Amino acid sequence: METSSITLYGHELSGNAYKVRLFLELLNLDYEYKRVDLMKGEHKQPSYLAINPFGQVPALIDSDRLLQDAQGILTYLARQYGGEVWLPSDAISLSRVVRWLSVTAGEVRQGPENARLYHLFGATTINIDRATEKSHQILGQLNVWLSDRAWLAGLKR
Ligand SMILES: N[C@@H](CCC(=O)N[C@@H](CS)C(=O)NCC(=O)O)C(=O)O
Repeated sequence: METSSITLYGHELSGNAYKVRLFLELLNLDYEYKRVDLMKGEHKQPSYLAINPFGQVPALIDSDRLLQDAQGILTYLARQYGGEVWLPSDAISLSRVVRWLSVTAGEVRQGPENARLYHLFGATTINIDRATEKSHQILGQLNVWLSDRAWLAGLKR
């Protein structure tokens, strides 16, 4: 394995940062965790916007490489440190992994993630009826999909 110097920027209440943290742990990689205080607006300060101009966590620095977006970071880590077992390169297997990364940023965000923001953080601009309906749809689909497999895609272990 290549030597690395990884820094993850996140916050403990961020599901998107959690995804990256979990994967760093699964890959058994050493990393430094830097808490970005979302409640104090640290993510909108120039020093953090230089790391992620979108003003969001997570972001990750690996040596001289700067990465943003949970799905982008997961893809990078899988290819860089996890190899074929986490991110296969054959067309159909890769497509299946990307499909589920896309579902997290689409259906899961519109459903459970928005419902969480509404209920836990009082994000009242969210249409909670729609988020609840979307949650039931995607969680129902996930239950069916995972009823006879351990992983959404790829691994059979
Ligand atoms: N597409 C991004 C979304 C990241 C995101 O929405 N992060 C939230 C925390 S979970 C955030 O930083 N929100 C603050 C803001 O957008 O101002 C990803 O998947 O990483």
